[in-house]
Amino acid sequence: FNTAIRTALKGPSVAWGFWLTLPSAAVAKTILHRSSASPADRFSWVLVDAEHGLISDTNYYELNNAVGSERASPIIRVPWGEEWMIKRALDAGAHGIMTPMCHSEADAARIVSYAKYPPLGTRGYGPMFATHSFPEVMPGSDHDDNANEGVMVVVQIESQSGVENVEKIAKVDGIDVLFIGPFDLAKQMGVQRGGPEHEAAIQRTLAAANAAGKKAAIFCTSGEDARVRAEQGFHMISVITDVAVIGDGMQKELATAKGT
Ligand code: 3PY
Repeated sequence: FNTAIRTALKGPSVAWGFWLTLPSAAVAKTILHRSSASPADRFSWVLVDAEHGLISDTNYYELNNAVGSERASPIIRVPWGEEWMIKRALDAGAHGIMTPMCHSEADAARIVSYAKYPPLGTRGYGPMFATHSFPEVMPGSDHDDNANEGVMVVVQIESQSGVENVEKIAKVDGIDVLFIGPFDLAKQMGVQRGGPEHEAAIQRTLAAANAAGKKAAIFCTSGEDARVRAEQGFHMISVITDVAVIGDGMQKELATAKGT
C-alpha cells in the first residue's frame, strides 16, 4: 500500500509524527485536521501507544480509522512483541506496528514473522476490518495481496543488547525502521540521558540503519529536540506527545492570564 508513512519516507523531508497516549479519536483528529495541507509539512503518522498510556486494543479500530481518515498512518505500539498483540493491531487497521525492546536479530525476525502472512510469516487470517483505515484501498479489493509489503514493521532499540546487536537487527529482512526510545535506552544502559554513552548509542543506531538501507526514528520531547534530530539525519521523528502539549499549553496560558 502507498500509505502516508511509506510515501513520506520516500520523500526528501523527515516523516514527522506525534505520540498519542489518550484513547480519543477526537484528540487525534483535532491535531491532524489542523496540520498543513502540504504533504511535506503534515504529520504523516501517529504513534498509537498501547504499551504505556491509556490506549488498549478495544480502542484500536476507532483510532486507526480516525488517523487514516486524515491521510496519516496509525502505527500501533503494542504492549510487547507477542504474536496475538501484533495480529490484533493489524486486524484493526494499523498501517504499521512497533514493538518495544528488540534485543537481537532473533527478536527482529520473530516480529517480522508475526506481522506477515505466509509464506513470509505466520500472521493469521482475519482481515474483515483491516482495510477500513487505508483510504487508498478500494472497497472489496484484496487486502492480503498487499499487506505483506504495505504494513510497516518498526522495532525499538532501547537496551544495551539492542545497541550491541543493532547492525544485525538492521539487516533483518522485513524490518523497516529502527526506533530509538531514548528514555528506556538511558535506563537500561544505566547511563545519563543526553550523556556521551547515550548519544553514542543513538548515533550507532542511526548509522546501522543507514548502512542497511533502513530508516532510523526517534522519540522527542519538543520541537527543538526534534529539529536537532532532523539535522542529524533521522528519517522519522515523533515531535511530542498529546498530553505534553495539552498540559504545558494550558499552564502557559494560565500563567499568561495571571501575568506570572
Ligand atoms: C522511550 O523513550 O523509552 C520510548 O520508548 C518512547 O517513549
